Amino acid sequence: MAPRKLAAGNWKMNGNLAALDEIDVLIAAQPAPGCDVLICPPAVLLHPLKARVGDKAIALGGQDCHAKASGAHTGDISAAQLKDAGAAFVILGHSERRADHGETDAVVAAKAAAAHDAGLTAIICVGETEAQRDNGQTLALIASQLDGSIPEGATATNTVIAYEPVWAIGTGRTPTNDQIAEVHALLRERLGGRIEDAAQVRLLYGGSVKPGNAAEIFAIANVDGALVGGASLKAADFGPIIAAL
Ligand code: G2H
Repeated sequence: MAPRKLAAGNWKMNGNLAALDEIDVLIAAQPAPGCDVLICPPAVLLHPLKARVGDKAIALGGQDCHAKASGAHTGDISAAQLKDAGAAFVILGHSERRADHGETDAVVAAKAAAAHDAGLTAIICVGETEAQRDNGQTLALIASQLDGSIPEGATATNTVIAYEPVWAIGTGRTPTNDQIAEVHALLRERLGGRIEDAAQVRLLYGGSVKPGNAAEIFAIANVDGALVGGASLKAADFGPIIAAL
């Protein structure tokens, strides 16, 4: 059986309390059976968003967590704190965190282990830069990132992988269908060596997913959904993407 489809919205450092009105529209438009919807707002909005969503079928997630469970780490948030605020998922190793905060594969793996310990599902991001693609390094780079970023104990339940080419993020550019299929096939095959139920791991594509290209991307082999940035901020955009799952 194929994994359940997932449309995950990554609000990044956007949104405020007023933006939560968008959620009411999404709550009214329930996803199809077999499909899940996730919103990852800035951490300060998790708790009020949880109150807004209630027991409706929209999951919440954080955008990062610390590798430690607690302690003297000013400005950081633990996985358990995300869970306490209503999160079930956490995005880890997004290229913006790898670039802005120097996060290595080892750091991402440690954070993912902490997320698992707290009962969160880790969405682990991998992706090549444009220079790496131009130099023919994409598959080797993705394999290396995947190997280094997945902790021991990863399963199809506690781990989701998002392929996000850095050059496609927020640019309006996307890889060809064949390029996406090639990377997702690699991810599926490589996970087989690490995770017993690798066929059930959800593999998301991320990078300039819009209402106009979502259905085509979701039809690609081994694509089980999307991690959506800019187009997740407005229900008028995210709604059609959810409907395309
Ligand atoms: C990639 C994506 C969300 P966008 O970062 O993770 O952003 O859809 O805006 O390219």
